Amino acid sequence: MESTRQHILERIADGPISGPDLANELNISRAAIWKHVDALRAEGIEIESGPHGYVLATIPEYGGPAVALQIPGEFGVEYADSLPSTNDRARELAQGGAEEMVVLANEQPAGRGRLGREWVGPPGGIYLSILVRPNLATVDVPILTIAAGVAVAEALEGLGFEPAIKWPNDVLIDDKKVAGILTEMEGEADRVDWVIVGIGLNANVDSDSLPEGATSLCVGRENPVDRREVVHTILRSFNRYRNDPVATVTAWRERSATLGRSVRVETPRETITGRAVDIEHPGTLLLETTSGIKRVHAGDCEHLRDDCSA
Ligand code: BT5
Repeated sequence: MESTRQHILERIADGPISGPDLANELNISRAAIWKHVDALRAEGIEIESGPHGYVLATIPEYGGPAVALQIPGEFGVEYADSLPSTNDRARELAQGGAEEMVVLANEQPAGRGRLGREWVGPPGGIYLSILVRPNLATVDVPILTIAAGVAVAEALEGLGFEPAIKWPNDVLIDDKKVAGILTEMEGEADRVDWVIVGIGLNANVDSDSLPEGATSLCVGRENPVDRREVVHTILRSFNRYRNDPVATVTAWRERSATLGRSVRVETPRETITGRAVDIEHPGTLLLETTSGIKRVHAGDCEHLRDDCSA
């Protein structure tokens, strides 16, 4: 949402505040304020005009204005009912020079996983791409994926779930995948220009519409989850962890579904089997193998039954 409009919505939410006071504060005309208020109403936000000024009555459950209101941090928000891929849209915005933003959609018909795989995105899910411009070297960017995994897990814990994180980027509930993360970036070796952390979370989606091995927050729950609240919690945690790699790795370890397990990891060069013993900055998995400790920076990890260890 445009930043003036977002500011007006924030002030009305803290209101009541009169049109003239808003106009003075923002140094724009009263007519401009009316236009913004009309536009907010057109987006489904109920704003009443009381004796002391504008008052926020209700906001829609989800959508651009709902997410923008009291959003943690300094993110701009772009929301659409349907986007082929929020990561693709965020990339366009990044290439156009956008600063830190979140892009969201209610459904995502052409969502992408890693290595060209598909991410199934029926309506009701959370499809969130966080565009950041961190002061990081390219090799350190994976820490942001790890931070996002922890942020999603914390948001789910807040809802009463017991999530676990499978290295590097899957969030599981009862051993089934509920969220995945796709991180993309552009930049030079010593400094990235932008990073997009794309999070897909099966929130209010019917698990029948998901691939095998997937689950949704709907399963066994009567009421839909409040996606605005979940997105805010994710952003709050992500903001806390993104500049604190030590806390990120510690929080990841505490929630790991992978550490202590026998795993098989397919990397671009080889397949390694071993016991996952730790992760270290910026998200490197340490495997104890028959030929000693191996460090794995990226790959697909399969948890093996513990009785067929390396
Ligand atoms: C991921 O890839 O898990 C990263 C997914 C990232 C999706 C987000 S949504 C917002 C943003 N915009 C995008 O276009 N993408 C990001 P990977 O580790 O490669 O896992 C992909 C595999 O997960 C697929 O091959 C399926 O087996 C499985 N899968 C697909 N859709 C799923 C879903 N909705 N829930 C659980 N598993 C799914």
